[in-house]
Amino acid sequence: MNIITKLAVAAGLATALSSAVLAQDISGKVIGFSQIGSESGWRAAETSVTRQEAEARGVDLKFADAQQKQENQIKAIRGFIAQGVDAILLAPVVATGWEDVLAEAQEAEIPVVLLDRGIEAPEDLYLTAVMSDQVLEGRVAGEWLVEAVGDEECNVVELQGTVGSSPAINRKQGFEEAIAGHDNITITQSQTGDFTRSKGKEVMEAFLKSTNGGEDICAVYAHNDDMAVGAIQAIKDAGLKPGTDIKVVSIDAVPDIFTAIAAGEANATVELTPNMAGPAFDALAAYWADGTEPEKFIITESKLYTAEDDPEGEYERRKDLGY
Ligand code: GZL
Repeated sequence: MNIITKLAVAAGLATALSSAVLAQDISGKVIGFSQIGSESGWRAAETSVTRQEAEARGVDLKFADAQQKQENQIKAIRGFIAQGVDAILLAPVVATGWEDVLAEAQEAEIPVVLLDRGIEAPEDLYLTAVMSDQVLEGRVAGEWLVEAVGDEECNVVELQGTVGSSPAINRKQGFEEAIAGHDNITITQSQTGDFTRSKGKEVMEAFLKSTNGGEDICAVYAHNDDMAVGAIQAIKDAGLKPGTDIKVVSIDAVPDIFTAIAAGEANATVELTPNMAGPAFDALAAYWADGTEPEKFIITESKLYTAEDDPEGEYERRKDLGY
């Protein structure tokens, strides 16, 4: 191949590449984000990472905080539709009650992408859902406890997430699947702590009080680390040693749970990435570029961390991510 041809081929490749990159360019797009609120450290990190991902792509992000109320999310979505945004990101606080407003977005030909929670609605109402396998998260947490207690009798108290939310439903299911067949492990009390530290502490105090100071509680399973951190405080206030007298297992892998694990006050957490927006923006870019339909569910990893996994280092790696 002579030099002229080589240059022409190189130019062609470069053009193809740059047009591919340009085709993925979503700078200038206006995207509405209906966020649940800031109930947990993980949620705050998701918001912070979403803003960073938007800025990196030149996206004009319109942010709406719903203070954990579905009616505020529905109002925000209607506002985005009226504004004529190019796309909507929705972290749905609960799993039901979305059909009407998402049908309005569909009617307006505005693609919707779900972040970190699922909904019970026809799948054609959203382009894709970027989330973890929440049943697997519960199963991983349950399998850790099965391993940790062996044949020992173990009464577990459960701090559930927000009532009616997909993580609360799925993480409960997964944990129960893992302990099924291990008759020595029983969930003796289960109540929502709404994914917050304060409620997690309050409910754990009630669990301790109702069992004569926690004498027969072997473990607490919290659907997120923030409720676990609240529970740890309640266990200490009751004069018991969290992580030893009462095992602590939860989900999210926020910095503060690694501090607790390093101190021996918590035992295990299952990681949930706060970066759901990156894959969401990439799916929208491909969809806008050439109509590429993404997978309906883009599933993020769920990894178990315990004291054997350098908790101090994991804290350092996460502490500046906006939790
Ligand atoms: C799970 C996410 C949950 C987190 C909590 O995907 O929706 O909501 O586990 C947050 O910390 O409140």
